[in-house]
Amino acid sequence: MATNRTFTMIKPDAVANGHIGNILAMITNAGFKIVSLKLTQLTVADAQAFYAVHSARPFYGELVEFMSRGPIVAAILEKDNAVEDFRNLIGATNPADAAEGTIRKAYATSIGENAVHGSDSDENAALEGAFHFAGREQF
Ligand code: FUP
Repeated sequence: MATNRTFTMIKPDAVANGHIGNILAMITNAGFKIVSLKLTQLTVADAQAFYAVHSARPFYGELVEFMSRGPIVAAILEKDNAVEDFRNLIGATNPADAAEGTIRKAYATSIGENAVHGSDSDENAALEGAFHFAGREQF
């Protein structure tokens, strides 16, 4: 069933490279409403917990190091069919495969440092949003 909310992070590479404003513009221009928004930083423990599903993968250590190395922007977004539409807006995990017009095509530099996160299911969107935002921070 489609939901109307998804969760995103603008990752440390894109924040450090000055792309927050342009990425938020792409998101709002694509019809997403910002429900929650903050500049924050994951601790190593936060990144380990957030990406626990990948803990057995060879890239897990690098992923945790990368995601905790600097500030990120966390946001909850609202739109009809939000999860699927946002995955289409961000593009493939590997920017070499990302379609023209996607956020990763524009701003990702590698499969590991790929500028943005987008939830992959309604269930994860709810869990990931709650990981970062209290109920009173969701508008
Ligand atoms: P995505 O849902 O597109 O963000 O991709 P995944 O959930 O498969 O992977 C989560 C993150 O793990 C990616 F954003 C980057 C990292 N990753 C790698 O570093 N190498 C890989 O081969 C796959 C993923």
